[in-house]
Amino acid sequence: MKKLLYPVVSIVLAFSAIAADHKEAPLTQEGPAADIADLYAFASPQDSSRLVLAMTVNPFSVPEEAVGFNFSPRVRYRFNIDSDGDAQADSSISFQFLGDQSYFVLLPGDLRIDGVATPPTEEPHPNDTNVIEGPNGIRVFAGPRDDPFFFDFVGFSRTLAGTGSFTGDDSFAGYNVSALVVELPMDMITNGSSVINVWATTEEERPGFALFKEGQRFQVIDRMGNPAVATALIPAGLKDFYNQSPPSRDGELFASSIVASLTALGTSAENIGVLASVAVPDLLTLNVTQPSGFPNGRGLPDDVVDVLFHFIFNQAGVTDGVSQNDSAFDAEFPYLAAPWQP
Ligand SMILES: [Ca+2]
Ligand SMILES: [Ca+2]
Ligand SMILES: [Ca+2]
Ligand SMILES: [Ca+2]
Repeated sequence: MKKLLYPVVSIVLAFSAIAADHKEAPLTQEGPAADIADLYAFASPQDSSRLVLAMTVNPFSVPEEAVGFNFSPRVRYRFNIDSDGDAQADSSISFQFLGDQSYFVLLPGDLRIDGVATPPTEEPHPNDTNVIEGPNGIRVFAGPRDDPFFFDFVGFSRTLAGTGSFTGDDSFAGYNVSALVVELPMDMITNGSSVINVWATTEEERPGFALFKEGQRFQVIDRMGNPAVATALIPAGLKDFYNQSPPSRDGELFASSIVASLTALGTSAENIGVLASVAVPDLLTLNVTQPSGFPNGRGLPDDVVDVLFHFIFNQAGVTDGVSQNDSAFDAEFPYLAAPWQP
């Protein structure tokens, strides 16, 4: 590993909670079921004319407590898709759950698909996956899976604090998440465009919430486009505000904070330019005519931490030493690996 050469204190502050988007803000820490851990968008490994969207919540689900990690019936889980480049959603796919973990998915074209989540279990073997099939070959899944994110967070923190170095151990190994996965024909959401921009939001129903505008039933709790933007580059005091702001206002509201965070990390102007082009606005962009792989969308096996390190640390070859997930991804939908069991 190359030695990290930059001022340490400011970096520790900026990166005190780095993960993809796990537990990054006060509101998301109050309710793990609304805390988006990661967002993925990639061409189906089984059919490149089909798109897979995946969102994970309930970060750091402990297998021993599996049955305690479910989706919230108070939360609306939404994939937002911009197909004309203005950072405003032109279509969306949303999941809503009932108390018994049955759910419905609303898709473009007034399409509704009803399903039942795969329940978590503490048995030696996980439950079979409930894959729900809709028209046009649409498939949806909701339930526990292995967390596909991998990163030596402990090593990173110790490196920055000067008390250790990367060990190559995946700090997310052995933990589960709750995953929402949908596969659908790309032309259902591209509106003829070759480039789409995707972000995920969770919104919680809080009818009596004092800060609500009249008639507004849902409050955005979390949003995510690219990995590590909110966790690493948005100052602590702005994280809830960032999550609740629309990506279309990212340039106006957050570009200066992101540039300041990167400058404090020692990132050069040239590399700040590259990262800002990806992170402002914070949308996961996928050109569907090109192979998927971060930063062109994001696939499950992508080593997003090393891609970000490449630019943050001025292309100096810095790596955390973790290059793959701790569990092999599934060749079949929903593609994320089966959940860890006690
Ligand atoms: Ca989050
Ligand atoms: Ca749009
Ligand atoms: Ca994992
Ligand atoms: Ca890595």
